[in-house]
Amino acid sequence: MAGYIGWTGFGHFTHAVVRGVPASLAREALRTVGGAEVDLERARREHAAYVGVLRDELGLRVVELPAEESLPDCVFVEDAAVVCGDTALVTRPGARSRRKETEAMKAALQQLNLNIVEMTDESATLDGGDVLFTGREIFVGLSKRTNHRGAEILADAFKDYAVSTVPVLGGLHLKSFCSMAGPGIFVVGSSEPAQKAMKVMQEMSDHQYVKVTVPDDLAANCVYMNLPNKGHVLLHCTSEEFPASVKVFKKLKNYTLVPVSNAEKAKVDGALTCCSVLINKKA
Ligand code: M3B
Repeated sequence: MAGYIGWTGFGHFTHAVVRGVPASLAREALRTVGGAEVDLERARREHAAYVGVLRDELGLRVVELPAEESLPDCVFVEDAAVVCGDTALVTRPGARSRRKETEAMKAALQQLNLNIVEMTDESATLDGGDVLFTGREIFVGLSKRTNHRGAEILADAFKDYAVSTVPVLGGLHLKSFCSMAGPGIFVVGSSEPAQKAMKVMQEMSDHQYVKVTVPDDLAANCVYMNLPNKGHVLLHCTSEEFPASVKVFKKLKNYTLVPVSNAEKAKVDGALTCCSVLINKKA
């Protein structure tokens, strides 16, 4: 099957696209909960550390797009594109204020020679934060940001994989409470909406997944990679943020665990997967 990577290639990445943090993030980024103001300098330090991990610690080639002040949420690049194999779907983000984030993303993905598919249908919306690629299939969360038509267009773009939809009942995106922690391994938060969505996904699937539950929903948003010199790598939240969840990650055997702080971006619903688009380019 063309483009099919199976478990063995799951998590192999060579490149990452990231974007700078605009000053407008602090006051204008969309947020589902009010509360503490974002400390811009701290957000920028956290983001620089995240990019440093990808580039210096993990050796990925990082394409860094400049921050755009008119796009307060632009650091959350995951929502603007879904990349699987050599195909990149440029999305149509659910929030109007975020639509133009796709322009710079599209140009970057073209530069990387990916096959670009664009979501031009004006009735479709989709944020990459609602897309969970397991290595075997794709789950799309139907949320405030992603609709059925968006999921349909995604299914057309990635024909090698079965695509199933799952209602997102709590949180902003599907990946606000779950992600992959390895080949065939889900990591999911403890809240009822999180556990319910996970149950739906497991029931719909032909595959047997392992489920790792962590106490905190946001801690379930991790970045898994499988890299030539490092093996299984998991970027996850820090003990300062979610001590009980980190205890669960520490039990994973044969992993390079990389804690990354995300406290400031979390105030505006950003998590670790949100801040990069990961790509595997064969030499
Ligand atoms: C977050 C956008 C925040 C906008 C990412 C995935 C789950 C918790 N203010 N976007 N993709 N959400 O994170």
